Amino acid sequence: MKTQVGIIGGGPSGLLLSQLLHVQGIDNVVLEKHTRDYVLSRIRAGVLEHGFADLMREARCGERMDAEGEIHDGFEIAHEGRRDRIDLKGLTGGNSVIVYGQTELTRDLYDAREKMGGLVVHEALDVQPHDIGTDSPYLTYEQEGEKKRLDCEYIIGADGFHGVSRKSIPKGKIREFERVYPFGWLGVLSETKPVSPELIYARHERGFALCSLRSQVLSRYYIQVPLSDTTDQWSDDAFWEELKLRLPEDVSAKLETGPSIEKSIAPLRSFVAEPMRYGNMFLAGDAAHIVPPTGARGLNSAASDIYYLYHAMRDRYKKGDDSGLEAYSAKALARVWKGQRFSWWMTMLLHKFPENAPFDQRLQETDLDYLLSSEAAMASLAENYVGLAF
Ligand code: RFL
Ligand code: PHB
Repeated sequence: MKTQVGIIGGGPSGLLLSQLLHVQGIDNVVLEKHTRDYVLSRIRAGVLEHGFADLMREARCGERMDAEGEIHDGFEIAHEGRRDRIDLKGLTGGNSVIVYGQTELTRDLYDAREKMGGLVVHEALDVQPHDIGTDSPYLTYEQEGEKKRLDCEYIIGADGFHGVSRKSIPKGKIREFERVYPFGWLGVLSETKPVSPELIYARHERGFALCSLRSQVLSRYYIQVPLSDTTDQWSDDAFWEELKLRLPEDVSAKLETGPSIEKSIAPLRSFVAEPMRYGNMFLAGDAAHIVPPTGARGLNSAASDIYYLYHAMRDRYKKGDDSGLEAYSAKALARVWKGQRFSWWMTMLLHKFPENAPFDQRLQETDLDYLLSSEAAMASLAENYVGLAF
């Protein structure tokens, strides 16, 4: 089989790029290791930047997101038993975010790919990129026990943090930057009414907590837990009890609890691989970078890669202009690092660090005190949270 662009990974990055290229008449094939149901069972992001939403619309996938997604003009930071609001809209001159689950967005992208007759190969096993340093790279994989080959002009590595793409770049051609945090987030999804119409990020001496939502009947909550914890150790009752302890009393008092329909622990990590290109292979999304989820940047950073890559591919195929592809890595990384800085800062501000000396503790308190007393500091937070310009 032959195509112009071979995409490894059918997560949001790979599917969005596939859909955008297809709309432009650029032939592509997506190879996804798992089944569609498996990909859709992973509960992850919930907060989208407007730039991302615009890209979904450009990909002709924005209808349900616009109908069912919730516009959020602000969120709250809870601390010392009280709450302060970050007025995203007021502080950014009219910007906001959209709360729409990654699961729903991925479902919309799968549906759009299917409707347009796009080729997404599920359960593509042992995907291997070959000759990526040349102008005629190709992919091999196994489908239903049969070995297959896909010849491409370009390969996109959109196969997440644990994928094969980044690992297939020769050692010494890529540099990795990493920070691993000494805790994870235990997340619970429950069919209960969200405790607050807006997200609440809570800093507490017992550890961080977050109240988020997917809709008015579906809540998503997180608590910071030690890395050694497992979901078996956390019954639903234990989770709700701990969450209540970390929220201001008036919030805990109205928290609606119920059985969890999903429960998982995600370790927190910051990671960037540079450059995001080797030969004719380009990395995008979690395959090239990971952030701790505190700033809601991960999926949005992935979308920003896709924005640059899509425009670069369009120039390459429509105008024969390679300059966008040449500039891709540098442009994408400049924005990626800003997302890294912001996510690291939000994480440092709101979590309990087991190893913190009293001095660090005071600095953290002062950072929050300064933030909430300074319009300029809040404006900077808001500008980053709604997403910097592409
Ligand atoms: P994905 O979603 O990991 O998709 C990669 C796909 O590639 C497939 N794959 C392979 N396919 C073929 N061959 C191989 N060898 C392969 N290896 C892997 C995988 O099966 C998968 O389908 O990466 P992508 O597309 O780059 O998307 C990135 C986002 O998923 C991620 O950044 C966000 O979920 C991060 N994130 C958040 N981001 C936000 O912008 N806002 C949020 O509110 C937010 N909340 C979160 C989050 C991530 C979380 N976790 C679990 C890490 C909350 C959490 C708890
Ligand atoms: C979520 O709803 O899953 C979510 C929201 C905001 C974050 C992280 C995760 O910062």
